Amino acid sequence: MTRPSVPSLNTLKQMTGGDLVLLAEEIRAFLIENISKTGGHIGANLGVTELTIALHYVFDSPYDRIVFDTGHQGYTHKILTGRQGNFPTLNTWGGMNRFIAREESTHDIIDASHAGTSISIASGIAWALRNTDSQYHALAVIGDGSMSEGLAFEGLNFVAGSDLPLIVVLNDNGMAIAPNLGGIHNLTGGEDWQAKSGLFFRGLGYEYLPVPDGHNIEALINAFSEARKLTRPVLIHVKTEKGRGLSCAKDHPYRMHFSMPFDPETGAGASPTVAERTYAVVAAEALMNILRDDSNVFIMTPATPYASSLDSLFAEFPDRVIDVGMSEQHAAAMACGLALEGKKPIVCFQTTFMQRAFDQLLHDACFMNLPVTFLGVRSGFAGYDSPTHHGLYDIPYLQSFPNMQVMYPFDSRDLKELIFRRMELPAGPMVILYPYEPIPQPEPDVGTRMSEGIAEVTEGRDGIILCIGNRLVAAHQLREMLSREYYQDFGIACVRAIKPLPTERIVKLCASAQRVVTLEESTLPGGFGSTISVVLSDNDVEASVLRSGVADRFVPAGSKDECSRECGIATDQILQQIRQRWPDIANKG
Ligand SMILES: Cc1ncc(C[n+]2csc(CCOP(=O)(O)OP(=O)(O)O)c2C)c(N)n1
Repeated sequence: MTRPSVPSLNTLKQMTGGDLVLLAEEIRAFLIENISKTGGHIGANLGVTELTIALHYVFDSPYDRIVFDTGHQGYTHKILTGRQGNFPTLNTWGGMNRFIAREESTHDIIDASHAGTSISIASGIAWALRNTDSQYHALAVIGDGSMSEGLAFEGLNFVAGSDLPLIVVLNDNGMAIAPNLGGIHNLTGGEDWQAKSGLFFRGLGYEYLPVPDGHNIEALINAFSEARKLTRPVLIHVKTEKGRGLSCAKDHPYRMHFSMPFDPETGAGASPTVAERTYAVVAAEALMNILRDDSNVFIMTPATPYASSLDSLFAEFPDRVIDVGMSEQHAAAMACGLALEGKKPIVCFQTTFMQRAFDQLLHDACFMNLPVTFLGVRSGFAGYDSPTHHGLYDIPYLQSFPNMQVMYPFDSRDLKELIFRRMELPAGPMVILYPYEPIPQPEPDVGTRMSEGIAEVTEGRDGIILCIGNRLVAAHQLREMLSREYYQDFGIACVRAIKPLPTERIVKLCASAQRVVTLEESTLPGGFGSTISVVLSDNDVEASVLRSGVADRFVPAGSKDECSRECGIATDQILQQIRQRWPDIANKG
């Protein structure tokens, strides 16, 4: 295995230019060898190898606070700060975080996985440092994609006005995950990028230092050393190449930003997401049909076309499938504008990033009661990204919004039908949530008794399991275990309409059941189970309710099974909770 002999940060500062170049080459080889085995943000990290070495050469981390935006590009930083040995554990339970993580190192100044936070957080740090007359600097290292987040603009604006000695390092590789677009892309692209960007950033109030070759360590060191002397805001504009040094990344549409394990020679296996058929693929197939049938339909995504499987839609409908760049708030608000003009917009979000648009969902879509459809993929556990990637917190906030309809399809066929029906005549805002994992084969039985909001999958004498679509497999398992081990006959009902809830039907089912188990892969406070409990209480139903879901906490990255066990929602764990709650059941075993 390639193991670069990584110097301590102090030794690094004594190294010569030639040694630093060699170190960059060794680190690059190490990254390719390791990440091709484990999967990870390979393309993004290969672009910042020299940049990161130069940062650590010039600045004194952690006293100088290097804040990496999004945190996905920190692999060289992790190597230089003593974590080289942890790379084989990437994408394993309890292994090294894919992102910058404070629990791993004092050199990791923030926890992040959502883009655009670095400048604002670094400005707070810079303010505090100035306040204590510290000689150390705060730095924000941010990509050109993340720079288009509204929050990044807010930070840029404030810092310029407050004259803070903040160093913004703009890592410009022309890419978000997909090729970057919009005004920032215009500003930083083309032959005259230095002139345009210099005018812009200087105009805002920044000292502007361009580094045309971001793989030239000497040039980087010179620029960082100059910035270090300044006592006012400075922006260092570094041109880098995403996927640098990995031949198969050259022609890859995303320069292999992230990939599951792949063959480093041929690129075989390179995939930004799970290879099996997913709900996102099913939804995209429905969207393709709808685009063909209805010229009023517009599809939007804030820079995550891969996660929503939209690539072929862009190719066929370039005017009606819109990537708005990394700007979730804008995506939601622009969709409202389309709806105001009688169009039928659909915004494809990953639910974890939809949070950014909280107020546009509430203040714009819901208050104006506009027929905007939001598709939220990765609801529930989100696999091996970061604890902040899980889609666990949507249901409580979404169901608190007046006018919002919240749907969770029973299965993939239902997802398709739901989208078709919704788009015939959309009324008011609606969010349709669906999971990240591959569609289970075979899909769980939904039964034949379905109404608008609920599928009464199977009846039961002793109790009822009420679940959401992504827990239907678990509901079947639990019913089976209850029957096999304790001769208990529990029915199953799967709720599609989380809001408006089919209250009458639920009240009726639970009143005759007496014992109710709710299953959700979502946070418990304010969630599906809470809502069911409230409905039963409000309607004087005296059923005993056991709520299974994620307690009030954050959950590490991991597979669905690993996260379920960690949260106590694996079916054998639920069975144990049932035994504790209703001990008489155990006596029947
Ligand atoms: C708020 C938010 N939206 C979307 C994403 C998904 N995402 C992760 S990295 C990335 C691209 C980042 O591009 P850039 O900042 O230019 O960094 P690069 O990877 O090109 O170095 C995107 C879209 C995210 N992490 N956070």
